[in-house]
Amino acid sequence: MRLLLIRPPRRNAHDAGLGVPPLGLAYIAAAARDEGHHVDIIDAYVRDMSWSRFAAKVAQHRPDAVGLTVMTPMVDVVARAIQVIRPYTDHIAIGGPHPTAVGAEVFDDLPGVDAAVEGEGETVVGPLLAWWASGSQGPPPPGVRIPDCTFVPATPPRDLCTISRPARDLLPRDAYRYLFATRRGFATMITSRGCPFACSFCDKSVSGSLWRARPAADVVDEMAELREAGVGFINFYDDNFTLKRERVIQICEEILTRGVNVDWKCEGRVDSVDLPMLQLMRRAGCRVVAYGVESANPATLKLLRKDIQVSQAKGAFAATRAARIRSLAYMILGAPGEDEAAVRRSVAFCREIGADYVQFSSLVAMPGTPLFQHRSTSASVKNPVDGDLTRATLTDLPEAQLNQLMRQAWSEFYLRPRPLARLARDAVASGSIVEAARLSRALGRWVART
Ligand code: B12
Ligand code: SF4
Repeated sequence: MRLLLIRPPRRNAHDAGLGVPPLGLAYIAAAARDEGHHVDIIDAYVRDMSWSRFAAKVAQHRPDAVGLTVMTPMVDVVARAIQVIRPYTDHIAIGGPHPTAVGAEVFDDLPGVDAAVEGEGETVVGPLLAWWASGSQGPPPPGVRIPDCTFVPATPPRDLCTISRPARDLLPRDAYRYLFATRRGFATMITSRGCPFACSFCDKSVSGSLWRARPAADVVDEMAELREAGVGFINFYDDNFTLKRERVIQICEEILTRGVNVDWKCEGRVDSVDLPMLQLMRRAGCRVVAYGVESANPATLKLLRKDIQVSQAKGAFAATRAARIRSLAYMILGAPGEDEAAVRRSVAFCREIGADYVQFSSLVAMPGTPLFQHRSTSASVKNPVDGDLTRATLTDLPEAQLNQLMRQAWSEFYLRPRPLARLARDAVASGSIVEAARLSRALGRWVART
């Protein structure tokens, strides 16, 4: 079959979202190719394609089947893309966190969809295409939901080495950028899937709680292949890269032994790093670690079921700085129970611990998260990088007040000489000048709305 995988265009010209590769689609493409299908990917988002040009591209392809990935904040954009695609193909499938989290409801959200793949899709896409090719005889394969039919889940792969490398050759590799990268040539990788923690705001419906990891040698093989292809900076998007200290050490030692010269960033938990490990990571090319600090208020950390202490954040940021690695703090402002003073405490905390970058968000109950059942709210609080139309926010603060505090938090942190100079240097080093300009415009427009 001719399968076309699609990331739709930006919602509008003001969307300042990052040009990160659609790694899930690249994994699906590789799995479908392994089964003998012809696969193409259109990343209309990173290509800055207009909606009319996107429609012309799809018409030109005339695929047998189309696949799209859906995160909850993107439902409206995917719905628009489906309307565009529908006349040109007989089969439309979706996958990703949203269909996995909402189950059968997805056909109400996205009426033109024929099939929704739930969970990890590499072992499901081949059987789905085969089922369609044979005229959809009998029930759909495990992992595939169709309207009005009993759903049978697929078993996710235990051994991640059985999964083919993502088909990055189908992506416009040179178009991807990461604002905080320290070198040019950008790629993303996943070295483990799943996370055993139970944070109440986190949607783990795709990869689940069972942590599965690739061996160090396999991880470094992929890094070396990317380096060979001109990549200078890799962003590890594992849910929890630093979960097992021993494995982090093995990866770093393997990088050093083999002399793989690439810079990288990972996501870590503040309770699973220490100075010797961070120093080794730095020697092996780690330049940025992003931590879910979330809050400086113990009651909020408890509500978020984050299972960390405020003091651990202080320790992790001090050790990260001592290891000469930059730090990024993800923060949640205005969670239920927080008043203005509590919000200000979290904002001040980021300066206190010396975070190099921060990302302030409000508390959103996404489908698939434990918080979703408590989503009685009419507040919408956004930050300057949110492209979506609304952000249903859980808070006890008045919407206008939290919006105001959010604006102050972003502008007080970034509109200072040091962070601005750092961002400008990073934009040059990573070749992200266009992206930085787009983000600055979004930040300026957003701050000016006060
Ligand atoms: C990288 C990333 C991003 C990138 C963008 C990713 C991109 N270009 O697609 C950036 C940084 C921009 C981002 C932003 C946000 N993100 Co994000 N992000 C991730 C992250 C860390 C990794 C994604 C990834 O590459 N996974 C690896 C691949 C292999 O998995 P996958 O994409 O799920 O794909 C598999 C399956 O889903 C399925 N599949 C997926 N698509 C398809 C399509 C077909 C046809 C088929 C058959 C199968 C299939 O098969 C794939 C292979 O197994 C995930 C967490 C995670 N570990 O997945 C969160 C995650 C996807 N993000 C999430 C959220 C909440 C956000 C934000 C709202 C955060 C915020 N506070 O602003 C924003 C939303 C941006 C927006 N407006 O759209 C949630 C989504 C929850 C939900 N219900 O939608 C996640 C799951 C985090 C979490 N645990 O809660 N994100
Ligand atoms: S937020 Fe991080 S630590 Fe918490 S459950 Fe999600 S992936 Fe795991």
